Amino acid sequence: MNTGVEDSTRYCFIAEWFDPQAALVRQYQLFFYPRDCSIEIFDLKTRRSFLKKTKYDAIKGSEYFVGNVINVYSRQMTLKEYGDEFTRKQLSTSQETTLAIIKPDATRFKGDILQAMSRDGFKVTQIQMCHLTKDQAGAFYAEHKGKPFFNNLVELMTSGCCIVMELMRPNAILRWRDLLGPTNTQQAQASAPNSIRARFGTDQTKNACHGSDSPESARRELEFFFPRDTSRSRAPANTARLSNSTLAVVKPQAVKDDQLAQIVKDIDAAGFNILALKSFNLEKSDCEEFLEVYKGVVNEYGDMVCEMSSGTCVALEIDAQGDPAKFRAFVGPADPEIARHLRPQTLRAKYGKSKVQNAVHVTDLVDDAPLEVEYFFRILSQ
Ligand code: 3AN
Repeated sequence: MNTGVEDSTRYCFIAEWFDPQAALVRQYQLFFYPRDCSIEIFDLKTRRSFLKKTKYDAIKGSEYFVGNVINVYSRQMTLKEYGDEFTRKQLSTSQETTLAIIKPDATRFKGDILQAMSRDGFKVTQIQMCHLTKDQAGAFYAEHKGKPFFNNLVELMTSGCCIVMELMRPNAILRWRDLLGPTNTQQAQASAPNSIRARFGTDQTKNACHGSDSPESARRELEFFFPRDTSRSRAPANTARLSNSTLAVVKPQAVKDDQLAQIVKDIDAAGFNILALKSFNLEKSDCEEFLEVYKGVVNEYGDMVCEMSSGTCVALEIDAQGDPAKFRAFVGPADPEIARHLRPQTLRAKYGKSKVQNAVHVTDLVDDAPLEVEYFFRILSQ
């Protein structure tokens, strides 16, 4: 979000919160004042104040964008729309979104590609691994139907998994096209040697990544993979195998701190195979259910629930190669302080901040692995 804001700047969003007691979705007008990070909330139905203007720096300015889920005093609110023209005008270019795809020829470089995105100031706001069918690839590239390279392109796009992402930053559409470089890899290597296609592409078709070429394409392509109305969605499914696998979840704090790229890089470098990957915004009740085995056992249970529901997390299905304990050991002891002493090369030693914000959740008990993988990749994905 623009930091050079004027003192009086006030952004307005329409926010929704599912009230479990009344079992209904409530709508609010949420104001955010960047000057002192305060918020104010009105109930749209009762037209009454819901939260008086209060300083609330648990949520950073950069977290106020349409589509995001924020946690206000343990209430998970979704920012559905801009609430006024001023906010729309100010934020729609500074928080522009575009669609990126890591094509099957480049998924082995996913960690490096995610890192290049993050270094260029892109935020990954949604992500999913999927394996396109012929029909889906054909529909996505419908504008190229009839061109000589169309069949090759569909063949490439269906030859393995892709990773699709919604990226956000000021002028995201143009900036991502810039970072991609020219369509033809050889041309990219000649004219833009640091571009993604120069670094990770092979030829004219196998050129590592896709990027939307205009605001209209971005809207259409984002809707194709990340539809707003998921109830009638025909978007490509996730790639979970749901057998002989274990679960890792990159927790919200680590996602906010931009550690996803590095964690994925480390997992790949250690030789573990990521079978599925998908971002989620968990409701508090989902987290309570998912973490129930820790209730009454671990003192931090309540804080763990709050952390897991405090923003976007990214779930990974990892090939257990017959022994889920191996991946568990690679993630390391739950307390990062202990991990740094005993197992400094583990993910939690490297990226954890505290016992609650320990960067990665991993299935603890071997017997729970199928249940945890299913919880994210089947139950929550339905
Ligand atoms: P870009 O992805 O750079 O916007 P488009 O939209 O013209 O390029 O083409 C979509 C995809 O089709 C490209 N990314 C590339 O994989 C493939 N493609 C485009 N032009 C050619 C070509 N002349 N020969 C082979 N493949 C091509």
